[in-house]
Amino acid sequence: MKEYSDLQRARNIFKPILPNVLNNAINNITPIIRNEVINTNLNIKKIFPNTYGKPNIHFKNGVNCSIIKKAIKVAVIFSGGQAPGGHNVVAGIFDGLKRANKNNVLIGYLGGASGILHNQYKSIEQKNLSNYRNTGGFNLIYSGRTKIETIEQLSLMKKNFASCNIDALIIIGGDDSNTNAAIIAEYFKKQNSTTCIIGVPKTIDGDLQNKYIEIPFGFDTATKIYSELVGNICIDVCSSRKYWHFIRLMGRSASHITLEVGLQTHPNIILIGEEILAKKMTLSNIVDNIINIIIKRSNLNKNFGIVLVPEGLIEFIPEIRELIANLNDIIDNHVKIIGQLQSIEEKEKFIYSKLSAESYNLIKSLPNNIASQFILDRDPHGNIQVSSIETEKLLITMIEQKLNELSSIGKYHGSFNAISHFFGYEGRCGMPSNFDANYAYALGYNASILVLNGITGYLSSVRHLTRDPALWECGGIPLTNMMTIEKRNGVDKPVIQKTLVNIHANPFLEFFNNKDKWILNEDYISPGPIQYFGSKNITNVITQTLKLKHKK
Ligand code: FBP
Repeated sequence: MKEYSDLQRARNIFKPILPNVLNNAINNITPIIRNEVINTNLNIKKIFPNTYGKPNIHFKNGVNCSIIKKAIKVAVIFSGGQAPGGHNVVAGIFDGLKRANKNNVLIGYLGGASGILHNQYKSIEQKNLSNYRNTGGFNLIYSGRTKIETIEQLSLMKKNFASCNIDALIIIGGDDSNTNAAIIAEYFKKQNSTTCIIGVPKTIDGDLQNKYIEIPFGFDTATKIYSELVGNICIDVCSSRKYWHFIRLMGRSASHITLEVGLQTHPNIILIGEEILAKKMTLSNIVDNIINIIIKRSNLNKNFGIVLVPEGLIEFIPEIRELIANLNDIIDNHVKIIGQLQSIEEKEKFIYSKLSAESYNLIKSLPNNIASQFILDRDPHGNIQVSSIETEKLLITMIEQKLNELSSIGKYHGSFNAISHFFGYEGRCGMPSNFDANYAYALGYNASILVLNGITGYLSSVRHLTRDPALWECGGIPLTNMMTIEKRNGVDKPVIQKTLVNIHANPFLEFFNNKDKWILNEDYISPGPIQYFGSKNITNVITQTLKLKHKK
């Protein structure tokens, strides 16, 4: 039999706080339709003729006439990277459905959308769900990155849904997965099917936020876990006073995680990709800036410090962005020839011979092991796997080289001992904080109400997150309301855009206004581990990002 820790057991029986509007008897929720400004992008209207132009929905207490009375069967999938709180979304859906009608059924397709195509699923029951309540991970039904986009996939999905009598699908995912939810919803509508499709906003990266989504679930817990680790290193460095720690933090593109962890811990240097892009900084500008700080601190007898590096940093450096685009083009256009070349050296030689002069000089200036990462690691679409490039090690190598040069001409007298870290997977499946446990549960419960009302093509929306959870507002936002057209691999595609760090908004400005102080001093904060039980002022702390976003 599987063993559980005492804390896991205590968390399993923790009851998330349900917003009042959802907590009232299920038949007393009325969808209030508010005609807020809808998306005026006519291309979106053209692509989504059946789901475009729908109003935003806000739930209010009242008498609900539209709720479906007959028993329904709902399916759920996890899509993309893990985020703490996923199991609570499922628990929220389950509890909402069962409270409306105990004969309602919930199933989970296994491994994301590919489970739908292969008709692999499991029935979700109170028994198999109870040990997963308030736990991290997506291990109840696993996740995957498959999208259902082609006509063949869509019609196979429809066939599989018909064979299982599925009335609704809830997709728990990030920007791409919710874009996919919009495409699927449009397809079912066009086919005159009554199957409802609802999205739930998830990602530790925090980049699925816009005027309707304050933050996706998972960001709160993941950043608290990384902050605990970074805070511990801050105290270690203060005690030993002999290392520079270069810490890369997850976040495929946007630097929200790095910014949040920086605001929670106050390290000496926080690199924010979006600032680097705005200032059009080159790789050597970044290295020089860090070296200046290392020398300044060394002159104060401080041969130690902490640098935070966002995972997506290199894509914000214009010359590297160009190198990546150049490499992707070459590899795309010569897949067959490259595939036939046996050794890495042959592949490199062939690819390098096709690079522009600037890109060639740049890749040749990189340490060999890092240069190879640009060529070898590809994602399932054949593009460079930017997230696996060890930027923190690249920076350390380049800094070491320059400091040696400076030292040889008597311009640097300190000692530079660097240690690299990558914190990513450590935070994605952590036990959800109270915020994420409550938020994810509310998102799931709310999704069940949308489905019970026969609503399709909407995102489950829970807002006013700085308030007490009981006062959170709930409803739905049409997915098409958040969409725009973006060029992806040269083709115009409808997408829900990722939101990058806004360098004019409060969270970034808070860092910017303090950064000089943090560079030279040890204003470090070690926030400690997430607190699940105890006084509210330590169990219900929200992220700086959310707090500062709401600050006028
Ligand atoms: P999502 O956008 O799917 O939520 O993924 C988040 C993330 O954790 C990124 O931060 C990271 O770059 C990526 O997933 C890693 O992906 P994988 O799990 O496939 O290694």
